[in-house]
Amino acid sequence: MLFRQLGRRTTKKQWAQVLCPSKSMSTQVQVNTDLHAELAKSIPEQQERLKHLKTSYGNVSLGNVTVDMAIGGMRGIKAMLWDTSLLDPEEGIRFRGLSIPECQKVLPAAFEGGEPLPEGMLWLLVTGKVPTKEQALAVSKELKSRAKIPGHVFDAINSLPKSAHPMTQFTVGIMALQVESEFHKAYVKGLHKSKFWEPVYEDSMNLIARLPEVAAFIYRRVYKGGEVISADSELDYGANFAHMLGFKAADMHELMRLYVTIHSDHEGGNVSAHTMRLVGSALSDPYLSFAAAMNGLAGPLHGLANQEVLRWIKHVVGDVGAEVSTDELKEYVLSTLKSGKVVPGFGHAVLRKTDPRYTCQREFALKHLPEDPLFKLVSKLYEVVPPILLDLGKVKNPWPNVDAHSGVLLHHYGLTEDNYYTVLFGVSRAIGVCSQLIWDRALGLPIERPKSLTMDWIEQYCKSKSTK
Ligand code: HAX
Repeated sequence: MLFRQLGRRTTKKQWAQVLCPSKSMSTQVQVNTDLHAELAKSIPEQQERLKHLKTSYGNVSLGNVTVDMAIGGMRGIKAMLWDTSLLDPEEGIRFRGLSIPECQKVLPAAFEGGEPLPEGMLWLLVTGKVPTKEQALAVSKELKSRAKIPGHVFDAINSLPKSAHPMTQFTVGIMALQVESEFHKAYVKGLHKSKFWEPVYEDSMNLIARLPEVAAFIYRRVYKGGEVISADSELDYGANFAHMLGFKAADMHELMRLYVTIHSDHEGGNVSAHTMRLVGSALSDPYLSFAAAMNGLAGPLHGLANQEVLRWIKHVVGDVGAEVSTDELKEYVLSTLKSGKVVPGFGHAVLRKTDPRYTCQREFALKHLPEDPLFKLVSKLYEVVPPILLDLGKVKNPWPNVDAHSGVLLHHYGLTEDNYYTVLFGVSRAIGVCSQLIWDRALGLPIERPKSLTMDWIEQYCKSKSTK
């Protein structure tokens, strides 16, 4: 069997820790650095927890569903289990209970005081525990060992015109990787459903390991004449990704670590995460599910907003200059709204305050590029846009979201090709949605199938209610 069983690769020490954690804790100085073993250890416990939830609280109502909710994009309906992260409207995202500033404090970094390593975030999301640096580096090593990409993936991408949107090329690359799906092979052989999580773990880790090179290949193909840069085995996940894109500056490596960490997960209801869950619930393998998720991320109201923001900012600079006055900027925002467009990078379906992913990127900018003219423009937009959106009287959240800031940071370090930005988001998103997909299969979550209604049905139902 290609996918690993707990017993195959684990050392005696790790077995001891899995079978008798308290005993091994006292005798063992080394921490377990095997993510698979750590995950395997916690699955029975979480399965029991879910069983208890079902039997003890299965009938408890989580809230009402109104007609507004049903016709308004299911906003606010609490109808999904998603353990890796939770989004509070006021406070923002918590990854396994940790806010972004807390993650920056406790997750291992490449150096003292540096930004978190995405490998540490992956460990946190999969296991629910903060990793040691040793554990994060073990994940780094494991991902490197899985990063080999079959040649047909590059052929598939090369068969597209270079003018194809990078997200289209990315999705085609992911679909080409699917040929190697361990889940697909195991399912065809007749794997018992209690073991589904094993090949889903294999596929997820392989996918996460391979995405940076696929993404970098697309970048180099479209914008740098096809001159590919090989991976550097000395570098961690985020730094190596920046390196393969062609960026050597240490600050850009730090930015990429932060970028990949904070874009990884945003609870389960956003378009990309929910698509991953939905498609995966049909037992489509992680590649099929993730390709679908990426097609959702490519929409301008979701992940493509990062591209739209920078494009919009470039228009502002082109039309009125970077030193634009506050009044001119107000006029510009109003003219965007008058033309029937949204102001990209502002608003959110759940958040009702400034996105902490925006705030931490702002802090990065204040530390590394305070004098950058585009950063100054983004800061000015922070003052100008919210009152205008509030005046419209219909926008529920006038504050900036994650996409309002990422583009100017990338632009500062020379990644100026805004068409490409959503691919970076996609590489990061894999870490969150794959972590949850592993748990979907470990917990045996069922196929998704909410109930839909016709307008006739809703009208008749509401009339019958009002006459009672
Ligand atoms: N500019 C102009 N109008 C906006 C707006 C904005 N930034 N944000 C919301 N509105 C409008 C909506 O279009 C809607 O108008 P209609 O009733 O005429 O259709 C009204 O205000 C109410 O919308 P809402 O309830 O406040 O927001 P939604 O939950 O419907 O939508 C969106 C949330 C993020 C899609 C929305 O705020 C938006 O379009 N923002 C700009 C695009 C953007 O930045 N998207 C990225 C979001 C974060 C993300 O997913 N990143 O990947």
